[in-house]
Amino acid sequence: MAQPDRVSKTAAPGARPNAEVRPLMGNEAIARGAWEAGVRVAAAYPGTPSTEILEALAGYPEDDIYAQWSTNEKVSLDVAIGASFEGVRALSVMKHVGLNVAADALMSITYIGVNGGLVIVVCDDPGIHSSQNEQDSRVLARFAMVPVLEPSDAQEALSIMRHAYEISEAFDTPVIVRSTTRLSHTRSPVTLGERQEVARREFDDNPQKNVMIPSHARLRHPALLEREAKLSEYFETSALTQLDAGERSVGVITASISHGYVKEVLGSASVLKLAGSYPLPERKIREFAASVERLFVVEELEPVIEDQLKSWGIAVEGKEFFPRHGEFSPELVRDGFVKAGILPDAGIGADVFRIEPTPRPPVLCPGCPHTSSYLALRQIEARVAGDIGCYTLAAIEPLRAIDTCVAMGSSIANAIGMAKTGVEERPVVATIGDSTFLHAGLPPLIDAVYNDADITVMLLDNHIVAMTGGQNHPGTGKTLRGGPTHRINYEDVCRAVGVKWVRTVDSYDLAAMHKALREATAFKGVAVIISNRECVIDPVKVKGVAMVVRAESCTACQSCMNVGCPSISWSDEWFDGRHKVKIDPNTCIGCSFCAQVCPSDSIQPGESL
Ligand SMILES: Cc1ncc(C[n+]2csc(CCOP(=O)(O)OP(=O)(O)O)c2C)c(N)n1
Repeated sequence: MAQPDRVSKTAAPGARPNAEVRPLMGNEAIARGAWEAGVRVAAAYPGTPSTEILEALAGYPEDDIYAQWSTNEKVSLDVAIGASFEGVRALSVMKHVGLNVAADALMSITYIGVNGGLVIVVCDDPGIHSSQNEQDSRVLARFAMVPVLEPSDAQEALSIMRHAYEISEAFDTPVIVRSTTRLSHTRSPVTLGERQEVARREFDDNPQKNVMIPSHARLRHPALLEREAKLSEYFETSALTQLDAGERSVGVITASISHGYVKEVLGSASVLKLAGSYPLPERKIREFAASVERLFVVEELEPVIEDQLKSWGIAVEGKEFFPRHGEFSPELVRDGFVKAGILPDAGIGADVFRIEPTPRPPVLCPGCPHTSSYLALRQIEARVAGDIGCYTLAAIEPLRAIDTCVAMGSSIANAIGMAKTGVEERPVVATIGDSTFLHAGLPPLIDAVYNDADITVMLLDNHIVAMTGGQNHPGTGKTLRGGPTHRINYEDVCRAVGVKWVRTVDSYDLAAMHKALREATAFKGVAVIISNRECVIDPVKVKGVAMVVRAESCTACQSCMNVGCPSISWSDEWFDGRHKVKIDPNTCIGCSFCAQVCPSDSIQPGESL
């Protein structure tokens, strides 16, 4: 068994004597649950708030579990599906928007079912802490007719993984375990169990089930409907459906982390905690509804459970008091019950704890190599289709060089569309990070060459997936576990698909970047600039000699401020009615962007002064 790195000796309430208890984040508990459930193959594409699950799984012995970063979420799901075909338990992990990418495979595997248990962990982001939207994956899961389990805390996140594999194999279905940012990133004591060794099932040599051609798929759709009915029956009596009988006046149906909020603010109510939102145990819910005077559903985001109850004619209240957008909290749930007349309005008193964090605008890090691309783009006044990654921050002041950003990998195809209108007078440029390029940027690049689009692509290669905390990918030359592997050569890839103009530029060389951009945009057809410099934070923190401002020659022109570097700020000295500037030596990494744009040569490396 893998040894814990940080073991707490304090047992959680109700733990067996000497049971091992560890303070785990929800994501670590999910990983542990997968390992305990005997998972043999796991694959994921990183995405907040899901990333730590695979990182944690990589800490378990290789003999127990094979774990990999995939190039995108669909690939990750297809890898897990392949392992399931081979009869072992398999896992695919992604953030909510990743499920959109994987949806094509999902819609077929739900028809096929499983051989070895197959679980897809999807982490939603209510409140949009770090995403491009707030979609509720439960809607997509129901659309795919895949059962959804929604753990309410880290302990349950662990145990629900074991249930998920049992359900998957017993009902011949993939299972979605849905987490949210709050659960994924909250740490609490978790009692651990042993790993279960699960025997491999023989490959099921059954094309009628495994090969989705129309004549086979037609037979599988009714099987899905039958499965839905059986699952619904299972949840009627499953230990995952928990009735907490309290006062009759108020009944609450809930699941996931919302359950904790309900218990905190309305401890005396009757609560029916569901395993998840699909399929629902109708009889149990009807019984519960009949046993209480007023019935509420408390669920974050969409009224998935509430709408089903309403379609059955059950009188229920919910979204008129608990919003369809944003993240829930005990305070928000309390407010909802106040509005519903269930709780007295306590005002902002001693028992109501409200935290209003000070907003801090996001900026690129000091020395971020993406900076030069955007400084150059501003100069040529390009029309810029952006993409998703750290570099999306160039959309805001002072760089303000990105015009659009849609979804991962959209930039290049967006640029094709812009250029093909024939109405855009500016040079059309797509900017895309290395991981995003490998995720979904290659097909549109091929499209651009195929359709002879007149666009420039700036491939921002910082050698890592920086946005999600520094994960490896096929361009880093390292696997999830850090082992050596083939490293993609972007120039070769671009040339292989037919790009005729390709140049790699040192991201820290502003003049070279400007020159390359001018030439690339003058070229008729697809041109690719690879901006090449490692991230300053991951995998190691880069720290060179800090730059220093020679106050005596600084003319307070503010040119360096356009770099958008958080290490540069105004000093107390003035010139011609404007602030001079200073540089924080602790955060400056010495990239020299500011020195390169300083017209009076007042910024120099500290050691040269
Ligand atoms: C479909 C989807 N999957 C995952 C993510 C999470 N995510 C946002 S940006 C990004 C990749 C960023 O890496 P890269 O393109 O190399 O740019 P960097 O952040 O390193 O500058 C990821 C994985 C997402 N937003 N959407």
